[in-house]
Amino acid sequence: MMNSRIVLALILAVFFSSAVAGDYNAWFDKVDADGDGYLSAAELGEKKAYKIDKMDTDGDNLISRDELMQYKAAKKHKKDRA
Ligand SMILES: [Ca+2]
Ligand SMILES: [Ca+2]
Repeated sequence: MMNSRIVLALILAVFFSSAVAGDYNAWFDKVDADGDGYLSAAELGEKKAYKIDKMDTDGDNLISRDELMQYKAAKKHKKDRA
């Protein structure tokens, strides 16, 4: 009984956190045309290439999934405080 409760709690925790990140993950997968796990300027296209400057924290001119999540989290944090 105890074990199934813990498992259920874990499943719910994973479900809710992935629901929040899910939209960004889906967007990332869509934009990452070559599937290497990074978004290049070419993949983002001319109109969105400027976002690399904003999100690229390690300076490799590519946006990793982590960099996208960090950017979105920071942006949300800012919005919540305002
Ligand atoms: Ca890519
Ligand atoms: Ca980067």
